[in-house]
Amino acid sequence: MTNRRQFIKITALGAGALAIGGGILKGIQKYSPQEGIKYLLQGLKRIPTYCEVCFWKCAGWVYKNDEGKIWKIVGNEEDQHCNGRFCPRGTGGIGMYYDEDRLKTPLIRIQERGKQVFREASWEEALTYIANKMIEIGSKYGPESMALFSHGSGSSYYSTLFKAFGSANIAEPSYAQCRGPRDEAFMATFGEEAYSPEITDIRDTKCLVLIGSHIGENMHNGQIQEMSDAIDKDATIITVDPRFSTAASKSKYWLPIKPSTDIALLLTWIHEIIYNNYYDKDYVEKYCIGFDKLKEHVKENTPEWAYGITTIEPGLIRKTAKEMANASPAVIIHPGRHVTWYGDDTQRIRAIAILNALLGSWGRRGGFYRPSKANIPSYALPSFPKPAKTWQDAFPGKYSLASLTVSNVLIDASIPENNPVFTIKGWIVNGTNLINTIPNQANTLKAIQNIELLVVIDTMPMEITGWADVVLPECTYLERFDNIRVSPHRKPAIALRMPASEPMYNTKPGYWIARELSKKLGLQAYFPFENQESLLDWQLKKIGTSLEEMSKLGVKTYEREADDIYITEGENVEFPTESGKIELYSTYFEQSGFDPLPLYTPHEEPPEGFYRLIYGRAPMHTFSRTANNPNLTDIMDENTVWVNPKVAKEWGLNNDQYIWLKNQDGIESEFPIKIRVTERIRWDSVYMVHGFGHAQKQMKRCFGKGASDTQLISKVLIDPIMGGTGMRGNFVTFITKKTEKEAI
Ligand SMILES: Nc1nc2c(c(=O)[nH]1)N[C@H]1C(S)=C(S)[C@@H](COP(=O)(O)OP(=O)(O)OC[C@H]3O[C@@H](n4cnc5c(=O)[nH]c(N)nc54)[C@H](O)[C@@H]3O)O[C@H]1N2
Ligand SMILES: Nc1nc2c(c(=O)[nH]1)N[C@H]1C(S)=C(S)[C@@H](COP(=O)(O)OP(=O)(O)OC[C@H]3O[C@@H](n4cnc5c(=O)[nH]c(N)nc54)[C@H](O)[C@@H]3O)O[C@H]1N2
Ligand code: SF4
Ligand SMILES: [Mo]
Repeated sequence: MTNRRQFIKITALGAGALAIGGGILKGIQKYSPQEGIKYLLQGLKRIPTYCEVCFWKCAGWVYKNDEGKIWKIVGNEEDQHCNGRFCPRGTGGIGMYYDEDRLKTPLIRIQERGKQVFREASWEEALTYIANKMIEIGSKYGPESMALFSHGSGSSYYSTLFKAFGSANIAEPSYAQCRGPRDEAFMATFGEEAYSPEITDIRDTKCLVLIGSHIGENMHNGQIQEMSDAIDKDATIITVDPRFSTAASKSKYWLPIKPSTDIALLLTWIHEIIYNNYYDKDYVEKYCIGFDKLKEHVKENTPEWAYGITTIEPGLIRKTAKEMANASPAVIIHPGRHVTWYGDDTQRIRAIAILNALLGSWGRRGGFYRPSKANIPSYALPSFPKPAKTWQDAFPGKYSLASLTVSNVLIDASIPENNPVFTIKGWIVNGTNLINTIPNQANTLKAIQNIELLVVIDTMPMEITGWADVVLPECTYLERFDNIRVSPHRKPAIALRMPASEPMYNTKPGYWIARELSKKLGLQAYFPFENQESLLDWQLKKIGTSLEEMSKLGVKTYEREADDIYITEGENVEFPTESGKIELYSTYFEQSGFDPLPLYTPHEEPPEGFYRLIYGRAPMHTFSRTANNPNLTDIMDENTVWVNPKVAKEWGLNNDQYIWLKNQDGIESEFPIKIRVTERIRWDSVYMVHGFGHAQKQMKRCFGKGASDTQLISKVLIDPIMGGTGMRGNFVTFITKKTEKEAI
């Protein structure tokens, strides 16, 4: 299979990507961390950053008040991710900095794990403790028995450290808990992923189809702005969601699908588009393979067939297929983002990819554009040792098509009774609240009880920090440098994050933490730059700018090297798939023992008196990370459970009444949750926003507010193709009363 990054257009800027040897580093200017920042801040009225409240990474400006205190953040006008406007969470980001419940100094556990009895420690002591323990684990079990779970900007520093240490067990929840199935499905079909920000050309689309993508509540900034522009230009929006989402309220068509049946609808749309000759014949002939097999495959998938499964009227299925065809190729069947739903997710997204291919939208205006990315020069490092084993060796043959590490495999490999080929013995967890992020909490806790080292690097005292042996407090994104942002977009661009203030308390930036740890592990050669500002300045000068210039610009956008954002009429395109074509029929899946064409298989139904638990986002919060944010809790401080009026009546439930939820495995929500009776949810499901129900008392504002969806997701539907953890196969019922002793 082609490398997942191969197809992206790399724009070499200025001198281009030159790797240099360690010797050359001697001559470069070094900023001492204190003086350097002061020097750079001199005369700056506003300080550039990019947001860390979610992973859209909007670039913005931090302003200070007359007393020199951080006052507000606004969007950078130059930035393609935000066009000068931040979302409410981004603006509220300063709450992360001012939160008085923040972690303030390193902590070392002094009693049993999970009891949360810690003592304060110096950085020197905490880092020495970690290094000694890592060396011990490495020599006893091999370096591959260390695992890194990471999310966010710091990931690359700890990844370098891990690779240098000899472990490739590096996982992010954005793969197996989020985008993994989507990216694998798009890779198999087009040879390229859907990227972040997604390469959906929404601003010029004529028809946008959202399958559970709840844009508007999912606040990914540029995407929402483009959707609202598209609506102003009369684009047709079709939303498929069991819930009347914000997106559904802006749509011409709302298809309130029975949850878990989307593949049936997608196959039927494919059927309609093929058998009515709605597809883009020239495009399919020139660029695709497997059309005849696909045609045969969907022969029986008529709207009447789908009606019985999805509950969507045949007439509505026909009409919406025609709408897509009328808009073709300026049509987008959105690939989604958090797509780990039912365990057949890669195949569902394959159906989405196929539909886009039939309508000719890939590489076309108003469909999917071809992204371009700036190239930041890297420097030569000593080569990394080859790990004796990687996560793929732990359970041979599992998830063979996963192109990134599957976090849940690392967790399962930490439990000896699962008989992994090798056992994980130590975790470093950076910027991910694993307890609330990975479904099946009991399994995560079991793994934690079996490991010999748990280090957590975080900004807040979250559930995961409670289980740590050592807690390292990172400063917030407003108090540090991070790597140059180079996300792909219509034009290549770079964005700088620099500190708007010194780190508060005894907190430190991720780069510093990783580098200090590298020294204690004897791996300093992998961190040749004394501090991050020297590294950034070196990189920026290589591409014809500098830290000084970027501190004034924040964002620099370049022109594309060629005018190739869309496929031109008659262009010969070689797609980076095995066949060089868009694979409607996936030979790659077939060779790997998976269905080459997506199939619909029915999923388990809720038992009597239970309802399917579905979840999503609220516009003013991001998962757990904003739960205690003073600015954002002011706007929303608990979640509610959405219940259809018919169900409420049956159970005698009233609006604003607090109840508990119990799932199919007898797990009860730790905290009560408020009822919201609404027609906006189907009768067979209930809905709640993810990220609430925190059990960590140190977070004073959010402790005990609302319920945690993760706690109720004990059944996980794993995607056999790439290991994604499907989370929507859980069912809940209501508990209206608890005895006083039970109720907290
Ligand atoms: N039940 C359920 N599970 C889900 C989802 C769901 O909807 N429901 N969504 C899934 C998806 S799509 C995703 S992407 C993942 C997200 O998973 P995570 O990224 O793990 O989400 P958060 O809960 O926000 O946890 C982030 C952690 O990073 C910390 N943090 C914030 N800023 C910094 C920083 O600058 N430095 C450091 N070191 N730490 C920081 C926060 O305090 C918090 O502890 O969750 C997945 N899991
Ligand atoms: N405000 C805010 N915005 C965010 C985030 C955040 O935390 N806060 N997180 C960001 C991240 S990392 C991600 S991955 C995205 C996630 O956001 P998206 O990828 O847009 O959506 P999901 O979380 O997958 O799905 C939620 C929607 O799916 C619907 N749904 C549930 N079951 C089904 C079903 O069987 N079929 C269909 N068709 N629909 C169903 C729900 O009713 C809900 O409207 O959001 C991003 N944007
Ligand atoms: S969408 Fe909002 S929270 Fe996400 S990066 Fe942009 S401003 Fe920050
Ligand atoms: Mo995500």
